[in-house]
Amino acid sequence: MKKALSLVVVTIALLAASSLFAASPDTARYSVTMTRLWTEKTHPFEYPEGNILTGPHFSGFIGATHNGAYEIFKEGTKPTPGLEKLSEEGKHSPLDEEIKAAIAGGKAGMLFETGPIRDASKTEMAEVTVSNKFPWVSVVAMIAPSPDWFAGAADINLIEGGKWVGSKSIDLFAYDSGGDDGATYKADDKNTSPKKPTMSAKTQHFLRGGKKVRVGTLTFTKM
Ligand SMILES: [Ca+2]
Ligand SMILES: [Ca+2]
Repeated sequence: MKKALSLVVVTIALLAASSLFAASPDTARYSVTMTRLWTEKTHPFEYPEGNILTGPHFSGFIGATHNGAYEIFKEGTKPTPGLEKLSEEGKHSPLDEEIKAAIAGGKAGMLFETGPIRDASKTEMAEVTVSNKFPWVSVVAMIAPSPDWFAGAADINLIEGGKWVGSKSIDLFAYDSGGDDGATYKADDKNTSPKKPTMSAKTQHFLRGGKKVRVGTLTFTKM
């Protein structure tokens, strides 16, 4: 009798576990579409001149899936050398090495990268796999030209109500990495030393009527 009861208990436990698993799988795969909404029309103040080949653009995006032990950037925190380089030159290295070190250290799940957006009517795309262990996504791209300004979003959460969301759109806003003191798009290099904390970009370039104007979007679609 006791044996039969424990068998029932075990069976119920297994069923409960499998239905939990079905309701919320460990991993989910998303396609991510990046758009650039930073143009002369949306951000007219001192918008930099140049044609589609040499002019204003977003560098390639670089991002990671991660947990609470890692961040690519955080407002109020000084930039890593990788974030500083990305924000000033659009280069993915050494930020990619920092993300790889976070992966090796069990703080990040994967690294993803895209090409630049030179033509604002075009989009870039990446595929990301999130997991219960690394549920968050952070991503950055340089706003170029600029002293140290980047488009970014941090700690995007794709779990809602205990489930992976089917789709989600996020606005990208401009940040100042704190690595250069230049105050205009085409300012000469003026290295900030010691570094300042990364902050939301609060210059005229990114405001309208005192409000931040988004510079792009990210759209996650579950595959
Ligand atoms: Ca700055
Ligand atoms: Ca610098």
